[in-house]
Amino acid sequence: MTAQYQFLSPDQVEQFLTRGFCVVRNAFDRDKARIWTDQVFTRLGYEEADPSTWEQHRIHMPSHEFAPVAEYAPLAWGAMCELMGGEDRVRPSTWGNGFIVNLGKPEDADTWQPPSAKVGGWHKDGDFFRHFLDSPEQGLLTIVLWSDVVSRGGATFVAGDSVPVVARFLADHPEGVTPNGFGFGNMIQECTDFAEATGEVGDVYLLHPYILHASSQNALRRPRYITNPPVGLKEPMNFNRENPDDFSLIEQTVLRGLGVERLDFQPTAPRERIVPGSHAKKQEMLEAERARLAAIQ
Ligand SMILES: O=C(O)CCC(=O)C(=O)O
Ligand SMILES: [Fe+2]
Repeated sequence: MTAQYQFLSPDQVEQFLTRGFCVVRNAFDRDKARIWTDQVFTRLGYEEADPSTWEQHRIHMPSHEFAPVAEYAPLAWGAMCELMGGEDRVRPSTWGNGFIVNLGKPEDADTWQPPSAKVGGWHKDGDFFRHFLDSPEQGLLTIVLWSDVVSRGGATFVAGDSVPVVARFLADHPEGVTPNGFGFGNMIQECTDFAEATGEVGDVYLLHPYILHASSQNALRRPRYITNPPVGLKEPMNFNRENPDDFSLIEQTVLRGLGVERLDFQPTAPRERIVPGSHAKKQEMLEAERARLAAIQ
């Protein structure tokens, strides 16, 4: 029996189950986005019109401001909750203006590679916890587009058939896996369904937390802004619910990937939070950006 959803269309549900992601288009307004994105170059201390000042080609900015997703982008929030089994299973979540900026390098125009197992950088997100098959720390990966993103323009690359690969690995490792312990370079060799996460300002990609993805070259050097906030679950995923109708879509995607109807998964080691290496650097960047914003007041 197919459950009825208020926010997700049957096509979005089908795509999530088979390819591990779906897209909510136009989830927030371009003018609202501009309030945050207009500040990017001031914060970076680069001249937007002069690429020779773009010291780094890819920057993970810190957040200065936050907004509850449920208020900022209610259609995206509704779809997110439906994927995770209903709002009562989901931790309240915020989005911030800590953009991941892809400015590209001069040589990207001549060397741009389409998404494939041959490009580097494939990974699963979650540098802040020890990973188990049922980990609650990340219920979804969200890719929020804050600029228009076209093909060859620095779009995140996504491997639509990576969920089963990661699911099998995590099922085989009930003791958990550290963020660096996956061997993503081997995993991506098993994948063949590659996509570029293109779209317009306000489009939101909702991806299974296991999805392998990678940053890309930006051949156009049109500044690309995304954020990739995780959203957490209140409880670990449960692959052994009494009533199969109660499995969330993220749980169903894992069960399909493993080719089983249910699974009694039990972690054999404690869950563990990890402080990412990037934490101190983000604090430093935050201070520098605040000073640049203050200087133009
Ligand atoms: O910049 C991108 O397109 C992807 C970034 C990403 O995957 C990450 O920071 O974890
Ligand atoms: Fe990522």
